[in-house]
Amino acid sequence: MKSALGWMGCGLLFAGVAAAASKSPPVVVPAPAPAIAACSSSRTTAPNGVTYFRHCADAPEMVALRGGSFRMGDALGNGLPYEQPAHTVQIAAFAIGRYEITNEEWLACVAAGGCTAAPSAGDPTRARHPVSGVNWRLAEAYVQWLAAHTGRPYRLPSEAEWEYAARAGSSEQYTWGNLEIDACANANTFDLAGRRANPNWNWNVSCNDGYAATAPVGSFPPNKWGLYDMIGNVWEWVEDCWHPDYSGAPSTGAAWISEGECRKRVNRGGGWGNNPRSMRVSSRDADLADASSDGLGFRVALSIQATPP
Ligand SMILES: [Ca+2]
Repeated sequence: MKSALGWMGCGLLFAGVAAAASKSPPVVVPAPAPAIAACSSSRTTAPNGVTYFRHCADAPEMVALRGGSFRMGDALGNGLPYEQPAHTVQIAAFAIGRYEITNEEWLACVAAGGCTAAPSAGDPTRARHPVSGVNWRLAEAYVQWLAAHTGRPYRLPSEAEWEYAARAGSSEQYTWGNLEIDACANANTFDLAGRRANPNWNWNVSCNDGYAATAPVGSFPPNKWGLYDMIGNVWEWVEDCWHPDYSGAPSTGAAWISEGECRKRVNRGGGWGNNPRSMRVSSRDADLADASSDGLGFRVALSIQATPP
């Protein structure tokens, strides 16, 4: 619709110039403005064999995932009631961000008028840290701006898509395996560095990942599908309303936005202030949609056809 209106406007402009040409000096008619921002897409293949793409220089890098089925929730039988019952979900192809949305990516939206200032985004030395302190409604504003900016259907991931992407084909406790003691080599969680900065926090920690608060995105190894920081750094908003367990959950990757407590929205993955034990890949949390935290950010998803764009 936007594109069609743009060309209709240009047609009227040219018609007006032609009508005036016989009694006015020739004028230079500017080229019609593109319907969307002039963005150049790029694609790179990393040494790990994963191909990342982006639709504009200031848009986030994405990974296209094939669809498939997986067991969502407490697949190991040792989780919490809100992770149960484990259930099979069929996911269609979609794309998801390589990283959490960064402060510099957020500022591109602010500069374009699509987003408001975020508490984390004022320090240029933290440009590549994840944006945080943005509530769910602001995260929605960002994806709406990104969709308009790129002309592509960007959105927040559903909770099922998020877990499918985080697991990357695994049914283990964490994205790196089953061992909590490996957390500091694989994720930015609450650790000895965090304990020094926050001595009154009582989480039990035994290793040092080097970051007392957020870390630059991509500071730790990716999961098997090339996605970074699915566990740790910041919690990530998803589209779904909060439901206290998975009874009646969709069997597709659609966001679950019926019936539940929709003033609260789900967030996943844990953050820099959490003990690794609470950051299992099936762990869930939710906050009021207008609540924010310095441990809470997001990454984006993109609807695609079965063939990656
Ligand atoms: Ca840490």
